[in-house]
Amino acid sequence: MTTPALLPLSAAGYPPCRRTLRLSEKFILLLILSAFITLCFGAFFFLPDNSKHKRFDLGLEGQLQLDHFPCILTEESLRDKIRADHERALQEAKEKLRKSREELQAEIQTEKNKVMEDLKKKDPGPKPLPPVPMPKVVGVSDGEPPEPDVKEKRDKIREMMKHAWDSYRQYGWGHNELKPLAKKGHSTNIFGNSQLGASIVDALDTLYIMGLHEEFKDGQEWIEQNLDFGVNAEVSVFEVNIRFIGGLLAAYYLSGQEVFKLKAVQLAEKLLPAFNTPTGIPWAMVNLKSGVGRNWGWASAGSSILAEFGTLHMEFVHLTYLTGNPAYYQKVMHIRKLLAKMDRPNGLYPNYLNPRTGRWGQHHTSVGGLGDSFYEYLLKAWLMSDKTDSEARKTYDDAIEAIERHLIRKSNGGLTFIGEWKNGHLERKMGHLACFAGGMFALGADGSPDDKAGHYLQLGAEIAHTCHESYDRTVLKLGPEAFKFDSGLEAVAVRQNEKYYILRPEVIETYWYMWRFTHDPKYRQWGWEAAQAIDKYCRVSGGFSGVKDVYSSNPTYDDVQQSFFLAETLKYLYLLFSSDDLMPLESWVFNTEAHPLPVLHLGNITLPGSEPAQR
Ligand code: DMJ
Repeated sequence: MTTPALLPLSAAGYPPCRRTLRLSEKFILLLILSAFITLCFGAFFFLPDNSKHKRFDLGLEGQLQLDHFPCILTEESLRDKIRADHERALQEAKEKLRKSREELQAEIQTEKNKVMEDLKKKDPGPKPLPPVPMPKVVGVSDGEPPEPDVKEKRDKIREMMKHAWDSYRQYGWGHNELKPLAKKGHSTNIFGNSQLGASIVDALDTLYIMGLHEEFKDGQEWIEQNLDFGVNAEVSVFEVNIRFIGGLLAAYYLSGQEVFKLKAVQLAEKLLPAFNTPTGIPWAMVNLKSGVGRNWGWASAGSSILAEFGTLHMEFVHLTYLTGNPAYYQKVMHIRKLLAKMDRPNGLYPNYLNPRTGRWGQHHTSVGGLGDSFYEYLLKAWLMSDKTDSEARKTYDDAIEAIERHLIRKSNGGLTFIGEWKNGHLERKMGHLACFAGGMFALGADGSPDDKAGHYLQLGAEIAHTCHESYDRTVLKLGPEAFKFDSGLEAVAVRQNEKYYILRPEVIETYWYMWRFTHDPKYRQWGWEAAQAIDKYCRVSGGFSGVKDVYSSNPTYDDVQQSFFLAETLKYLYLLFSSDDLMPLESWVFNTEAHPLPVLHLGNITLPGSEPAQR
């Protein structure tokens, strides 16, 4: 069998018009064809997008879609299209330039509003929280004293609050604090580089209690429209908790306005990443946006601070109560349990604890800065639980017993003071911050073991007296930051950098508690002396400022109106000149920033994540 078409043909026998190809020719043709196809594929898949879509980039997309026949576009029609587009853009630009700045701004604003509206429609915002029974809210208004002279003093305090608030409203609105001399906003590292309106949040409940309702509404509006915690700022967990969460929760309980509760919960969520440490002891600072935490560079051996991680309990228990989310309660109970397991040198709690290793840092103990509110919150956890949290009460009693043994002494001049314990040595120096302890001892007297109520009330009175002396021995009648009981010194500051007064509340706080428990008129008298001195030496046209030297008759200002002046100092003064039915202590517990939270009758409630309370 032959296959002539496939056989090689001799030249002689080559037909003039051959209809078939030779095998080698076919092979070459096939090769060319496959090379061409590969090229086409390569071009389509591997060339950059812009070259593939060049025609669309030229603005022909609409045209192509219209015509569905890209290949019939001539070069001329393409040029016409480009020219027309350019002319249109030029025309639009000219029209824009003809418009006034205001018109343009109005247009931009309308556009912005539209975008915001669209966003809102897409995101209906946070879901409302589950309803919980509102604790009984008693004695939140009025409290007008029957005596006209006391009422006059109270009115003066309200006027001081107005001046502080109005100045901040005018010169620092939305900033964290105010510079009353420079008349502009101010902030410190505790708030990171944020503008969270700390003074507004801190002041709200004071405004409410004083009956300054217009101002309160103004603050509420700002919070509704501006307070946003999604900011890239590294804040102090402790400060944000006591000022913002405490302030928002108190404003919620007093006014019943949901927005405060929602904001408090939103912020608390942002603080939770701070607890992601090997031990569960939180970092001192957390970035609100990234959730990354770290500790203060100055703290001993990378430690967290006792007064910071130990001052979360009140607010976190309320957060669990209000949201039904056990996480908050569990975080603070974990801290309590961890501390309970640790050895305490001489029964004392050191101020520093490393959150990585779970070991104490330097063995320093203080009832002033770095330690103070840890002890306060043990007592207040018990009070806030309607005295059912006996574990907290016992921990408080043991801690105070050790403090009395090692830190509290009488000076040669007979003044009782609380010193600072440093590696087994007692420094005979007391800070202004430690003056709050007079009020704490009085508040904890009832319920103390071995019927020592009288003893603790007396101790409170002695501390109040010592702190009053620290004021009375200055030129301005305002207390220094720290004062000594050494080498013949009695309640006076020695170092220049301890002579300042920054509008702190602790001494007045103690006067108020002592007044409530004893009704001894000297506490109102001392409170009035302090109020007059503040009005005389700290008041300026743009608000109130701290002073750098309370021993100088010609003091210089530090030019800061601290947010705690509105939250605490003025609130305690106002309460001191009000009757006791305003914010009764049986129903309210004040957090360490003077934000009142209601007693939770935990005997009748089980918090999610907890065992039923035992009496
Ligand atoms: C306040 O922020 C709080 O009272 C805190 O506990 C320590 N002290 C400042 C005001 O002095």
